[in-house]
This record gives sequence, structure tokens and C-alpha cells, in this order.
Amino acid sequence: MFVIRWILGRIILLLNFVFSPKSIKRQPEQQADIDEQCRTLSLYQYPACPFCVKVRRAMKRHGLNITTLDAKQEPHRSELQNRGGTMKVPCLKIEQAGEVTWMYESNDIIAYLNQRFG
Ligand SMILES: N[C@@H](CCC(=O)N[C@@H](CS)C(=O)NCC(=O)O)C(=O)O
Repeated sequence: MFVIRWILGRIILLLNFVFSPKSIKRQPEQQADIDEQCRTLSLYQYPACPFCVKVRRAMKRHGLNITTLDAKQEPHRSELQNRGGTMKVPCLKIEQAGEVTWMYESNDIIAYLNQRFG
């Protein structure tokens, strides 16, 4: 089972690499503004998880430089479990006006990114 999942994961990463979406091109000052906003976001994810790949592709399309954290590694694993509340990826951590929101579900995360940066 582990081997099959590992092979499937490599296939997903290969397809994602070959068919990588193009990033939107912005004026440097616009991109700098987006980059500043993205400093308050972090994506807890697994590299080969298909739901995480879907979110990372949306980030690439929108040209979002959001920090990605491997939720299999510490301290990210414990942070996600203890502060987010569930050990599930992808999860977008949103820090805004002193409040932290942990957004789960790839479709919800993509809808949020589309609405905020689309
Ligand atoms: N419906 C969720 C599915 C997410 C999901 O099933 N993620 C798996 C990894 S692919 C997970 O976090 N499983 C729990 C674990 O690995 O501990 C979404 O679209 O985000």
C-alpha cells in the first residue's frame, strides 16, 4: 500500500511539473503589494497530496508567493494539530488584524484565493 501511494505521489508530482500552470504577470509594484499580503499566509501541506497540488497550482496561477510548510515535519505537524485543530492538509493559515484563521478544504482555500487575488 505504501509503495502504491508513493508511486501515485511521484506520478502526481511529475504531471504537475510537466503541466505546470503559467503565473499571471504583474507590474513590479503590484507584485510587491501582493507579496506583502502573502506574508500573512502559510500553507500547511504534503508535497504529493493531490488536494495540496490543486491549491499550489491555484497559487501559481495567481502568482502568490505563499510559504508552504511540510505538515509531515515538526514543528509544523504539531502546530497544525494543536492550533488548527485537525491533522489534515491542505490548510491555509491566515493572519489578519491580530486574528489567526485556519482554513481547511482545498476548494474553500482556492475560492478564498480567487476572491482575494483573482
Ligand atoms: N476534502 C479535503 C481532503 C483532504 C485530504 O484528504 N487530505 C489528506 C491528505 S491527501 C489528509 O490530510 N489526510 C490526513 C492525514 O494524512 O493525516 C480537501 O479537499 O482538502
